[in-house]
Amino acid sequence: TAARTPPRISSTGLAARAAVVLRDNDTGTLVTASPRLYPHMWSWDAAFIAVGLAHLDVGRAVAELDTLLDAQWRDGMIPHIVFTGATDYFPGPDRWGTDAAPQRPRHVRTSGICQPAVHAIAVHRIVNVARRTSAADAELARRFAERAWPGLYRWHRWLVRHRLPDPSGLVTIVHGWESGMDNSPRWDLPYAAVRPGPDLPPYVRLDLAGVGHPGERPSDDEYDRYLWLVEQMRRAGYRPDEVVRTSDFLVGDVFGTALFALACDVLAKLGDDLGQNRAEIAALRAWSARARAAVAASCRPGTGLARDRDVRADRWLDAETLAGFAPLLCGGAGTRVEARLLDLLDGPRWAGHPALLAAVPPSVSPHSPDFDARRYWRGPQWPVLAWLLGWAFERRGWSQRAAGLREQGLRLVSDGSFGEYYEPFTGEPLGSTRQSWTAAVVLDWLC
Ligand code: 9YW
Repeated sequence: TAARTPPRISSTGLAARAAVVLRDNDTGTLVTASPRLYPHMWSWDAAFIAVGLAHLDVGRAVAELDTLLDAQWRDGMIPHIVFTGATDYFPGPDRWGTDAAPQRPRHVRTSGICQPAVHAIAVHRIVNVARRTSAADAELARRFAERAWPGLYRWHRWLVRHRLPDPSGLVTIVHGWESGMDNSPRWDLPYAAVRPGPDLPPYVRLDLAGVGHPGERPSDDEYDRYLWLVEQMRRAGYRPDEVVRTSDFLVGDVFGTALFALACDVLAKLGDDLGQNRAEIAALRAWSARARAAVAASCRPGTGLARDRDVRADRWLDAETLAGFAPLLCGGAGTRVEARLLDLLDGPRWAGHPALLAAVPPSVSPHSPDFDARRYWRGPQWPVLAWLLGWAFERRGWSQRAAGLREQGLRLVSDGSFGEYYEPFTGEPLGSTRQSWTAAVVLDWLC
């Protein structure tokens, strides 16, 4: 495919199209992650989608997060999928089998795992957007933040109670899906140790019909492992500590840990502003400090890139992925390490690679042997990650860097198809088009 020559659509045109994508994917109570491939609500997608919705209608943004929080499990977990009635996604609620878990929500069906804790970040952003739109919107957002706060606190507490089993202090995941970066090379080694049993119930993949070519999605081998882990959790009855004890896959997720640190800070600050319980606010600050220290301690000598930790095999994982820049999001690694990471990020192994169409860091370095320009989390650029990096950099006071990511992110999506991810050298949209979170971050960049 020949490289395209962006930009093709005006900013106003692009924002209008993004609004249409969110409207078209809206079922009334939730915006599905994409029209065909993902006809349900995903936890971290919902957070970004709500940020985009805030630019169109603060009430609708708040309703989106209300829908998600309404599906919170009684022990505090926010599930990674809230199912609509759609039947064309696999694994659906029957395969997850969470109906047997006593702590599940009663009125809605969900998956039995979680995703990165970015929700407080979304609430914070919505509150700020609403302050700019009108006094009534500001009040609406404030009241929402007040009622959402205890649930978000319980969600963070769930992670601390059940997902810090490793001395590294990294927030631990029991499935690659929990990282949001399903088939990233980050998880290759831990997945290699997952051996699906002969009693893995048969299944038919439905995801391949939703994309142009199977090479844009995980492989069948990977899917067998994904489903085997679901089987293990189902058999553990989704009891959180039993899942951690029995899962073949148990990994400290350094990127998720950095996001958790940020989200705890943001939630603590919101708690101060809203006059929430002081002991709980103090707990959030302590969790944040601990998570930040864990991210810093994972940094590899030399490059400074942060590392995930395979808890089962008791070893650090060295894949060269965007997650390595986690310390730049949450801070705490010290100025020397940060300077090294920033140089690396700007340089030819990453955003400064001369052949990139837009200077947005790809999910995996093009110089890494694991790089695959078209396959999902193994190389393509993800607009939502550019937004997340930009948001974190702005917060750290690096406004110019944030502006650069916004400009290059917009260049990436300038064809107006709202791809799920993009081929870094040609700018071809891959995976789903009309992907909600892509439209949402475009709205936030433009409004
Ligand atoms: C799947 C919805 C989700 C994202 C994940 C992404 C993908 C679902 O889509 O997972 O079936 O592959 O990896 O981060 O939340 O957009």
